[in-house]
Amino acid sequence: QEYVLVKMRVYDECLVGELSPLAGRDVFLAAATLRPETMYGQTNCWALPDGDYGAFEMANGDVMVMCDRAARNLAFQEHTKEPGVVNKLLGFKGTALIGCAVKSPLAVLERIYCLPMMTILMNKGTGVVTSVPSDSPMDFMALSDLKAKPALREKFGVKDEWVMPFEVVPCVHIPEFGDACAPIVCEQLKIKSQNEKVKLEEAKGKTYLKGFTDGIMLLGAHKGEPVKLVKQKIRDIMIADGGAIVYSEPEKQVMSRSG
Ligand code: ZZB
Repeated sequence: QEYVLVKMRVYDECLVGELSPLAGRDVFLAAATLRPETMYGQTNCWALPDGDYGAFEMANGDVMVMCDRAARNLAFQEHTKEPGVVNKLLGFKGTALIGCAVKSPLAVLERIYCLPMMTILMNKGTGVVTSVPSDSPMDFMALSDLKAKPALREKFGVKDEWVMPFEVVPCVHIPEFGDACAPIVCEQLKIKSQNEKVKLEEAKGKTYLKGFTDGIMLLGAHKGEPVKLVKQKIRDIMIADGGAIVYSEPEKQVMSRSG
């Protein structure tokens, strides 16, 4: 499986507390995505509060935050000083990332926050996930839950200002669903929360394929053009600007439960 790793730059003032050993470094949360064309619509990113994460030094001196397994994979993909050797600067739980403000490539919003998501799989991607509630039903429901449930925000120490101001940013038009497919499909399927796994899988199925086959860009350098023709070009723009790298994952690892 080949992902695009989006480098979300952590604002300096967030390198405090548990993250203070990283102060002064160029630190990025690394999110694995299959939908680079939706990056305009990012409203936040996600970490698993109980998940194990680390900060890893890359060949160019950048520090990237992800799970150990992803860092090990990257070390074999020419991103570390020595092939196969991981340089872990710091380890911490996902809770340390909650409330981190980041500047993410292509995102219309200048400053978005890392929030808790319970359904993140640590055996897939990096364990850091970017959130596009306009086009991802899971992201839409997880953000809606945080907005609707003060107790949930309180449980994870999430401040209102990290969540409440953020509305869906439409970035891909799909004739069947309009300018933001995820809220529409969640409504159609009467999905009430992020815990409705079965319905959310159905919603994902409905939106994933249509986004590619029928989607038209609403924002960015390729506004007005079909997703299927420009997806790769948008990926390449991010990579050329240093905002993303390619990350491959062996198929077997994705299947294993061990992480
Ligand atoms: C932005 C985005 C926009 C995504 C969208 C999806 C959608 P797949 O096909 O199951 O491999 N993701 C990445 N890593 C994880 C993880 N460890 N745990 C949970 N979710 C993860 O799914 C890949 C997608 O799942 C990635 O692409 C990422 O979210 C998320 F509009 O990034 B995506 C209908 C989906 N739309």
